Amino acid sequence: MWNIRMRASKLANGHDEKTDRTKDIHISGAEGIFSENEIGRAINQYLKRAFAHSRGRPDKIFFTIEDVKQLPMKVPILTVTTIQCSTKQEAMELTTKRLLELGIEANAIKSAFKIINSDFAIRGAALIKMKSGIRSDHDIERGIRVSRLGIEGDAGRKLSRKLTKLNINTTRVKEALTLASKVAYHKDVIAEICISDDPDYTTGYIASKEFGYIRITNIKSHGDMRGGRVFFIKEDTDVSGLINYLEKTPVIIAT
Ligand code: WAQ
Ligand code: MG
Repeated sequence: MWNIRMRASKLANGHDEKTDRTKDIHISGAEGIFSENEIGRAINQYLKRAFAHSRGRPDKIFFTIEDVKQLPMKVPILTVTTIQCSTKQEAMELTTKRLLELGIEANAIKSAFKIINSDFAIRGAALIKMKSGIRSDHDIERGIRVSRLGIEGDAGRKLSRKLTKLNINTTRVKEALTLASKVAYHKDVIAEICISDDPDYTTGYIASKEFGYIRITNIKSHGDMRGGRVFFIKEDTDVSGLINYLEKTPVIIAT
């Protein structure tokens, strides 16, 4: 199996005052595990995605294609539900309520929204401790990129059938659900919140072992370029062990 990662960016106008270097603006990223005969098709699809992105046209696209040597771990997929909210306020209130129910402190939720609502789009996910609200990953602009993940052929087909019935059988939903399932499976992760940074996608989700994957409509306004992901983690998490799992441990979602 092969892990493929794509990252598309464009140069910002002007310079970063601290480093006097030109800055990258994140456009799009993608990753997945594929068999050798799928590599060509996967790269083509990622390339199309980079060029047709609602965040703009990239001027640099990076690909990493890497042999996965370790046998992937099999992880179950989360259940899917959708909650229709008609306003952003309603969506935020519902999200906050569900996260509080998991024992996450209000100040930690506040820190998460602050990161997600920041004008500088984070490329990955921030790790936030559920009680103190302390951010535990170290590269503020990058965060943690979950990688080395995929879905088994059978599980993928079954999921497609299920999502078709719900009218949400898109690559976006399947990829988000795969990522959320890998993340939620780790013992130190209590919950995830995700809001797309694509200006034309306004449905977000929260995910946890307890509640599964809960989609929340209208969690952001159309046209908003902000977004991001936050993983709420236990206070006593072995952070480097968790980061290693999220970025490096190959995981395949199975039924
Ligand atoms: N690892 C960690 N964080 C990531 C990754 C990754 N592999 N990929 C994206 N992110 C972060 C990054 O900060 C992005 O800005 C943010 O997540 C959103 O990414 O059920 O489209 O790819 O209808 O824009 C969720 C709802 C859609 C799907 C998520 O996210 C549904 C989406 P995007
Ligand atoms: Mg995006």
